[in-house]
Amino acid sequence: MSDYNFSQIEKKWQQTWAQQQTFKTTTDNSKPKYYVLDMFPYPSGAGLHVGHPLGYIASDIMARYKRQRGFNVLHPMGFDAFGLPAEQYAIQTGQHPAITTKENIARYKEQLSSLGFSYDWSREVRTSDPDYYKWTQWIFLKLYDAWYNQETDKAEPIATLIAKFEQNGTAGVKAACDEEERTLFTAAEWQGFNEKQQSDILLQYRLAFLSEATVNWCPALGTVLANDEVKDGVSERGGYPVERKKMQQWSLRITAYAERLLNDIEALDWTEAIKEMQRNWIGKSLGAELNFTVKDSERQLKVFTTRADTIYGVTYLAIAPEHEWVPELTSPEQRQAVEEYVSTAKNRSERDRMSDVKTISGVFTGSYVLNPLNGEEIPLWVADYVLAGYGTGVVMAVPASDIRDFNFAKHFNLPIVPVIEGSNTDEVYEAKEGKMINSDFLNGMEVKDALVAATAKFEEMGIGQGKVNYRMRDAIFGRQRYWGEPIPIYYKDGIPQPLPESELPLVLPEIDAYLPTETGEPPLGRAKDWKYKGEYSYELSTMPGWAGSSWYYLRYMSPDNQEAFVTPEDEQYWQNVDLYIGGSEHATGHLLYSRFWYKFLHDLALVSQVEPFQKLINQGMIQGRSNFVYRVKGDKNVFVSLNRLGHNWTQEELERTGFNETPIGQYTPLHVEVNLVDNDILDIEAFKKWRSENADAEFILEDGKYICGVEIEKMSKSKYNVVNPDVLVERVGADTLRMYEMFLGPLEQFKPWNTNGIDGVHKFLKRYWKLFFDNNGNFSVSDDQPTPAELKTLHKTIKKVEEDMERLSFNTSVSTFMICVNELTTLKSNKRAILEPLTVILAPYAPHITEEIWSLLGHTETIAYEPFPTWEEKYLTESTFEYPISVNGKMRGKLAFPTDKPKEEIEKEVISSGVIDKYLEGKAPKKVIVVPNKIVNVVV
Ligand code: ANZ
Repeated sequence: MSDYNFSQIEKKWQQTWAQQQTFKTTTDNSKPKYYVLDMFPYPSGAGLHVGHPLGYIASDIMARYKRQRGFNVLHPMGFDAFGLPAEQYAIQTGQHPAITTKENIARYKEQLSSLGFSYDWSREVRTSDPDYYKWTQWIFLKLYDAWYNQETDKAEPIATLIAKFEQNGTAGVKAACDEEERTLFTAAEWQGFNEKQQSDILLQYRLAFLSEATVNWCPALGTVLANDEVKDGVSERGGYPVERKKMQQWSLRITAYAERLLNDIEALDWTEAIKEMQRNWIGKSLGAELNFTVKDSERQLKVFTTRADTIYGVTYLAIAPEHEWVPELTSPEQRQAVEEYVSTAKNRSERDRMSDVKTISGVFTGSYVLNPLNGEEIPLWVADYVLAGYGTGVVMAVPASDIRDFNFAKHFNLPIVPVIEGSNTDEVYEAKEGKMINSDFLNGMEVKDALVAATAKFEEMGIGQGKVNYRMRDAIFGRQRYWGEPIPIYYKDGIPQPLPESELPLVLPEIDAYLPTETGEPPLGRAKDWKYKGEYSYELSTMPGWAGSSWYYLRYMSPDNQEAFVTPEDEQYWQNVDLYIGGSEHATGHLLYSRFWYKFLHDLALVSQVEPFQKLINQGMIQGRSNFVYRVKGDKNVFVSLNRLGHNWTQEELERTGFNETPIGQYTPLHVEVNLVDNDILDIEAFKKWRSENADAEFILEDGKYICGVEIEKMSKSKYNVVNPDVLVERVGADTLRMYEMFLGPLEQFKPWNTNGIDGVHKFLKRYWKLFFDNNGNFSVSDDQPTPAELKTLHKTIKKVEEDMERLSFNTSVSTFMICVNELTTLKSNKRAILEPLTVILAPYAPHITEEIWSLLGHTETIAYEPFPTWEEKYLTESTFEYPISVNGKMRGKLAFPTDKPKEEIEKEVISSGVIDKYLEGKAPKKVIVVPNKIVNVVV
């Protein structure tokens, strides 16, 4: 029993916890709650690699710590189970994505369980489960049935808007809506509209709405993609080309919540970096909209500007290629050039258009507009640096103070008129302060004042008004894919109708192939006899991946309830997530959508808090540590060890490999499977077997070994640097892996995986284990009183670990445990009074070994709910000092005395101790010098 048999111990306790439902949680009003949540994973086919559990380990340690602190801890896990990879696999193999998903989940659960996580699995959710997505659809119906009242600043049922229309038409209605489309009408007109007209108008106000939207269309994937799924003009997954296309689309009116999403960021305990990313994404911008009349026309072009004060410097107007007025504003002479330009510009993604300063492009439309202040004629250009979806899609260009306008003007030889003192027409001068010039009524004013004065003047003249813009767009919600939640809408005479709640869930129908139909309808178009009441067609697009993940944290509170997505009782108890841990790649997408849904549910009084995730931590990524072998170029199969690359070979080596001279510099580095490498030394035999072409390989070694090169890269299969947790759990155990991952460095840091140090952590756990066993291997713990030194070690450890837990500094706790066990080993401590509390504080990090020790110590209950010990100041200060005793300058022994013991007493005790008798030879010492807390010198 004396060996640390981690494998047996870990399996035993994982089974026991599962059988006894040790981590099952209930709503328990007698205890304070603590909700610690991981961002739930998408179960990919590849399983978990060592990078994935990093955040899960941290949250599990926290969950276990909080239980010891007396909290009722909600620590659930589930799966974000709808998504593209399973569907792509289905397209390739014909296997139903539900089967793939189920298999992948089973593997994930097995891997997660082997790491000893204390999840309450009875609360597991899967977004693809009809019992779950019934509620996702239910929330969608609520969004469909709501509008945003800007007067009350919250969402309300659409019925209150209809009542307003019936009474006063649009008069006095302040609502978030599609302003471009918005029409004004009286109550009488409203009554006169037919059903279709009324439905179309209401869609302009609903929070879930159907509209014509410009989308990222990926023909190869047959679907619309979100902006964050498109990188450099191609799909993030698969790298297929993406075009911009106008389509009828379901969207969610997240922009209605822009201001609240922005303001409420302040009170969150998130890193400043993530907060800033959200602020930028929302992109609030204060400015003005100004009207420019088109020459010889009734049309007015509206521009959005943040610099109304620069109006006298406007030398051209630029309009987005997609702007619907482009054709009619184009003169016959310019038509061909404009049409050609528009068709190429359209397909460049926004990101390209904004960032690419090198390719300045644009075409003159042949039309002019008039400066509203002085009537000057200004040419109108089409330019793709103007985005159709931002502001009004038209820019008043001021080359003297805007860099993009400047570059454009230089390129096309357009005039540059300075409006701020000191500006320069050769080099752009992005003036944000200075005195105004060339500006009639603004002359001499500071920019700040001029901005206010200009906007006021425009409002007074009726040519413009102050305007707040947000960069954020409404979120496109429909996907032309199979593996997602069906949108619970059917169509009657072309008018969308919500499915009655009693009909939910609207279950995903079976289809014969996971592809669009011949006529280009989404895959759901293939479903046979899939009609509401056998008659009305359902909406054929499905929800995006982020639908199910926007509210899953609420479902964990009432996972099985059939009456509500979360019950008021559970919601009031669990409130919101106290600690949320996940990757920073979700900084804007998931975290904004979830905040939006939460605020919406809050408006309906279905949830009680203002924000869903109070504290957020982004764990850093674990990068791969790739190993390389160096193959000599050419057809000979010779590999050279790292430190021999620049050196000549021996005669023997040349002969063995058949070379006449050393091929210095002619090597190709090749990734080698990291599992064939230990401490950068290649297992040559395993390498030969790895691939048939290596079987006859020759090696140029150093000290008889082949040393591999190293590089830090993303962990990925193609780089052969994936380290699988299962292999490590088998080799050193889950407790070692947990502690090692924490030991790698601060949680938030990006850090390379390096298996080389894992043995050190494993040895530490063995040493901890040994503290409980005597030399004969018997479990042996003494009930003696601990010494001050032992108490000091214990109490400083408790103190440090507690402080670390409060600031989520897990790596420093691991070092503290190591120091503690080293000290106790030196002190040969086996006192229960020391080792029991140590075991309790170590339990969150290494739950299996500590549970085993706990039961060996005679406890019959789990250690999981054992109170975290308190440290005491009085033990922390070193109260004794171990004096070296030297005789005539030579160290002859050691004696410990309290640090405040008077010199005379120490002198007496040293003489009577017997330590120096041998050297006194019966005589009295000539002199005893006591240097307090340093040394005792005896002169004989
Ligand atoms: C004149 C001007 C002069 C501008 C100046 C800036 C500096 P933010 O802060 O991002 O809101 N703009 C407006 N709509 C645009 C669109 N659809 N595509 C590209 N650019 C657009 O930026 C607002 C400024 O960006 C606006 O103010 C406008 O240029 C430009 F010295 O107007 B400005």
